[in-house]
Amino acid sequence: MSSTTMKLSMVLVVAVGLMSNTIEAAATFCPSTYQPTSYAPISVECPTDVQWIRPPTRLNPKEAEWVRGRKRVVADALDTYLERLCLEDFDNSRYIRALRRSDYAHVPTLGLAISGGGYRSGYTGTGAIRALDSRLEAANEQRVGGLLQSLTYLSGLSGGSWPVVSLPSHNFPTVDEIVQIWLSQPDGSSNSSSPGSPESIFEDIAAKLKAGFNVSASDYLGRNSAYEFLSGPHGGVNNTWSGIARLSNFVKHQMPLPILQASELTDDDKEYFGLKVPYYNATSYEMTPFEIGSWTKGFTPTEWMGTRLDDGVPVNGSICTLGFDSSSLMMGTATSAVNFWIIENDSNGVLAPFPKRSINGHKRSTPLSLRDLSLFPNATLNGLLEGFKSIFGLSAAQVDHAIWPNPFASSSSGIPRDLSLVDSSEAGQVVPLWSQIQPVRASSFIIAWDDNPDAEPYAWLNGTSIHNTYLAAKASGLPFPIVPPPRTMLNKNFTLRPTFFGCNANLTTTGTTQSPIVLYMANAPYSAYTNYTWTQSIFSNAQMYEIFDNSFNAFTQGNGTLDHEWPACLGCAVVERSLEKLGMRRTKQCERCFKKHCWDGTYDEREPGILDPGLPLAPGLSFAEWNATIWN
Ligand SMILES: *[C@@H]1O[C@H](CO)[C@@H](O)[C@H](O)[C@H]1NC(C)=O
Ligand SMILES: *[C@@H]1O[C@H](CO)[C@@H](O)[C@H](O)[C@H]1NC(C)=O
Ligand SMILES: *[C@@H]1O[C@H](CO)[C@@H](O)[C@H](O)[C@H]1NC(C)=O
Ligand SMILES: *[C@@H]1O[C@H](CO)[C@@H](O)[C@H](O)[C@H]1NC(C)=O
Ligand SMILES: *[C@@H]1O[C@H](CO)[C@@H](O)[C@H](O)[C@H]1NC(C)=O
Ligand SMILES: *[C@@H]1O[C@H](CO)[C@@H](O)[C@H](O)[C@H]1NC(C)=O
Ligand SMILES: *[C@@H]1O[C@H](CO)[C@@H](O)[C@H](O)[C@H]1NC(C)=O
Ligand SMILES: *[C@@H]1O[C@H](CO)[C@@H](O)[C@H](O)[C@H]1NC(C)=O
Ligand SMILES: *[C@@H]1O[C@H](CO)[C@@H](O)[C@H](O)[C@H]1NC(C)=O
Ligand SMILES: *[C@@H]1O[C@H](CO)[C@@H](O)[C@H](O)[C@H]1NC(C)=O
Ligand SMILES: *[C@@H]1O[C@H](CO)[C@@H](O)[C@H](O)[C@H]1NC(C)=O
Ligand SMILES: CC(=O)N[C@H]1CO[C@H](CO)[C@@H](O)[C@@H]1O
Repeated sequence: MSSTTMKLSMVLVVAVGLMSNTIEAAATFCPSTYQPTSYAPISVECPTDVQWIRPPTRLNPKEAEWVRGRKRVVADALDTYLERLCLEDFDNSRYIRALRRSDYAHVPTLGLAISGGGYRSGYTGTGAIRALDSRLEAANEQRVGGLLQSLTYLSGLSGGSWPVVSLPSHNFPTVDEIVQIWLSQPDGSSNSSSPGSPESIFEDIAAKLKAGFNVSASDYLGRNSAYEFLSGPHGGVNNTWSGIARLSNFVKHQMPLPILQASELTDDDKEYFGLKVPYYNATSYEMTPFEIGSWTKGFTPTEWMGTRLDDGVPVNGSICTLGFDSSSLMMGTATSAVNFWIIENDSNGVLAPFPKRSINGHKRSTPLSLRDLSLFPNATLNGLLEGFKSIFGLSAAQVDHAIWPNPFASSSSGIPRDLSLVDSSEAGQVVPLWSQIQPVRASSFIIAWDDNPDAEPYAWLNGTSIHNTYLAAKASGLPFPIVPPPRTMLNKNFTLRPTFFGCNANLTTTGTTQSPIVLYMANAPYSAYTNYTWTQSIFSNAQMYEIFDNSFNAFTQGNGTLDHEWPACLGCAVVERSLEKLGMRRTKQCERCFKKHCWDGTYDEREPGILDPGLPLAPGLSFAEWNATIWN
């Protein structure tokens, strides 16, 4: 018996003791301040003033009101940002006055979307956030600082969900501050009886099961991430996703609205090794602190997520759920690719019809902790599945996806009572743009940070994901820029340099300026070879620093050394969609910028060579030489 199995059977004893089927007496609560002390959701008397299901027609009224408040803050942030930029022939004060005169309606809606790609995208994406923050003096010096303060939306999925959950949950500190928090978390991996150990996480899951909820490996992934990315007693169980809306910087509109995405599995899905895999057209769910749902089915309030509804009303007026929307579970759901990991393992990497990379060669030791400590390598995929089997009697097929009570359940029309969700990167779109391109959100400009390695063999980017988003947007009639296929992306170096799509309205799915302009930023080497394998979770301080510096160099184009006009060009794209609404004209400088940095609609579909770039900021420094310098 391995030590892991032995520990799991100890948990088994604990867990079985917990698993009697009583429902706790309704607790007294105040929904507007409820903070869980356990991972298990609680049941309370149902409120009478809640709209359980909202049709997917308009923007959620609370979000709309919050965005109005955010726009006032953004107008000030843009003012400072644009002042620093000194755009040629651009009358900044006239622009800002016009924004205010529009009652802030024409303040551009800006967003950043951080892709999946494991710790790698989590960290390079965190580096992107850092580079745009006006609280970083170097960012202001390089005239990109303040863009973060001008964003309305920040979306994430998979590894990209970690900064998107962690920063708002901590009331939006700077990246340099959050990294210190991440590093100082009670270390779940070094000490098996400390919080965050597999035993303790399985106990949390058992408590949730006992409270009457389905549990899965997503709960495990989420609780595990929580020890690293959330704060508060017992791995941050007091953090709920709806609770973000009560944090002071959210209330004061001093952070962007965080959105997570996940994809739905259905009975019609294809199966491999008995496990479901979503189609590319799978329903995309989004989670904001206000509500959870999809733009085809509708929405339910995040705070009450987990309540059993039938045809849109609680099945029992005495049993409504609080605390299901644990921020742990939000991360666990957004990163729930367990089905893929198993399939790719079991097929020896042969079955990988996905943009998600194979984890071959890493399956025995996927470490889940920030630092190199001894226990977590034992919590492998197999160990995890073994745990669910031996403790709860649940098979891989039962736990390889997140299971939530389905708010759209309908016994009369046969809509199932449970909702199954997985990591959205399985559905082909690894950059979480879908939420931001919904027409009701009226996005003007979105930065798509793509770091889900897809260009083989050196694990750089080839544009597959954003091209897929274009295809999906076109199929659904959503306004989005036309994005050419990977061959053109590679041949034109669009995955090595920042590129705008949709500057010319003709080059969008609708042929109108309703489409946002999208800045495609792929993780590419500037000062560092940031093509770590996506399963690497342990980074030396030197590596972390290099990742952040590389993202900084990407957003500043090496502090202007690669293109001195780049920061201004970025500013041009930021204001572009709003100019038209204000009756202002694009400046000559911006024309020049767009000519240089916007895709012009031409294709180059020749077979591209292998993408094997060097460091433009350290010409001649090979990967091997560089790699030798960063492991201490
Ligand atoms: C493990 O954690 C427990 C509880 O936090 C603590 O009492 C114990 O001293 C730790 N043991 C080691 C070896 O660090
Ligand atoms: C949820 O749990 C119930 C009770 O064990 C089970 O019948 C149901 O199939 C589970 N749902 C899913 C999606 O696994
Ligand atoms: C969780 O609890 C800790 C410690 O009491 C507190 O500092 C933190 O603000 C709480 N988190 C949230 C999101 O309320
Ligand atoms: C998605 O595509 C599959 C296969 O083409 C099709 O069977 C299914 O109905 C589609 N689902 C949706 C939600 O459009
Ligand atoms: C509703 O739930 C309460 C509390 O668990 C229970 O006492 C009651 O019997 C339930 N009502 C129905 C109709 O099931
Ligand atoms: C781009 O990446 C995808 C996913 O890895 C791969 O299937 C495809 O062949 C690549 N395309 C090109 C042109 O490199
Ligand atoms: C792409 O970059 C490579 C390497 O820097 C360069 O040789 C090539 O000319 C570039 N291609 C285009 C279309 O800019
Ligand atoms: C867009 O297309 C129309 C019709 O083909 C053309 O007249 C117009 O000049 C194009 N606009 C731009 C900016 O290319
Ligand atoms: C750009 O500035 C940052 C911050 O001062 C620095 O860390 C980075 O090395 C600089 N990049 C280059 C290419 O000089
Ligand atoms: C990273 O990229 C460089 C340049 O393409 C390549 O030489 C190196 O082998 C890559 N490293 C990994 C781990 O793929
Ligand atoms: C980078 O260097 C480390 C430490 O020397 C080594 O273990 C690793 O294999 C190297 N990586 C690659 C991709 O060569
Ligand atoms: C802490 C712990 O249990 N570590 C074990 C992880 O697995 C390796 C290999 O099976 C053991 O050598 C460690 O003791």
